[in-house]
Amino acid sequence: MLFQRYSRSAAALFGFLFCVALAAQAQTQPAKLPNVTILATGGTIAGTGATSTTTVGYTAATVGVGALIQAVPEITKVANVTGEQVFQIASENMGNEHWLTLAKRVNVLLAQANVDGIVITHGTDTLEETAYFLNLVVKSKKPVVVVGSMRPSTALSADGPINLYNAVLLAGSQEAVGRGVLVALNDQIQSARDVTKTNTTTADTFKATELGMLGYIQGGKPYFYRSPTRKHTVETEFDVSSLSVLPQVEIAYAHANVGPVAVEALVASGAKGLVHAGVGNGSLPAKVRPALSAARKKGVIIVRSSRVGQGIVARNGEANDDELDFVAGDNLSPQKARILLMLALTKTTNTKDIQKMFGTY
Ligand code: DAS
Repeated sequence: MLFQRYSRSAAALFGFLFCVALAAQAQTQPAKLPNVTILATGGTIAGTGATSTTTVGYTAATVGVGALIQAVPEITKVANVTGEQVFQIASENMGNEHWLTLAKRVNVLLAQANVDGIVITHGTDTLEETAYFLNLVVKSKKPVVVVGSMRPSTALSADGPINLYNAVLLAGSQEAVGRGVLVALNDQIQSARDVTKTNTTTADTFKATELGMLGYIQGGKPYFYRSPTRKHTVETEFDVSSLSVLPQVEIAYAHANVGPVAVEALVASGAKGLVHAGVGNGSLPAKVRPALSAARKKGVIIVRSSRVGQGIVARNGEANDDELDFVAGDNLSPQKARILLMLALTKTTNTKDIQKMFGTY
């Protein structure tokens, strides 16, 4: 009897000491770092200039992903990082084929349990477009963060290294899960849908002027204050996994004294969809309307957008969309309306269904 009582006490003591040892070990072991893959595509963040004060007139897309990672050793303290050089281009040359390659690689990687998030280094000129395209076709809730810089890697106060460090810690964070594709420059977290480049050269160029950023990155931590309200990533109906081309969709820009020649030429080139970057609330100049209407009659899908940059292009506002069978582009910029229309055309040519998509994404 006495032996049983002692052996029960000894077992309890051993169990207690074992738990204490485990807790102590857990405290001493560093927290498990997230696995983040950096997909490099080029741009200024990979650019080099002749001198440390060369901030324009440099060469974009010259530094490889390995050198980008080596230049920021602090990254290894916030994530286990691997790098892939997907392309090495200035982003003014980004094309649909690049987007399809990138989207497929992102989806393959994010389907792997050993990948927690992805950073895409990218030129700033079309960064917002790549981000929005991925926002509509990535099939994972894991973070995808698109990052660039406004100064080349050789410049005084180059913004690339800190932008890359912030992008990696954001991509490895739990806070970023499920928020859609994000854009991170200048210590700010922007949504892929609403961000746009607002200045040709300054480091604070990326803004969502009226709708605002999602949050900040400060002291190595992301702080979110809002989330996107439109559907994205796993919520979308778009799947590019089996596509090798995307429908040709073009943009015609309106201005005073504009005639129909651009619309006619774009339609003649084989466009399946046309975004009209109208003046004001998507207004159709009298000389252009007949060309757009004729294009619609040939089966081209027309989206009325606006060159203004902010605000909603209202359906049946400046034009009778019901009568013309046009689509109103909501508040998407012409360049983002082109992306949504391109993906819409992989699913349907029904303008009512496409209009619903412009109210959903
Ligand atoms: N040409 C620009 C581009 O690649 C450089 C940059 O800003 O990244 O987008």
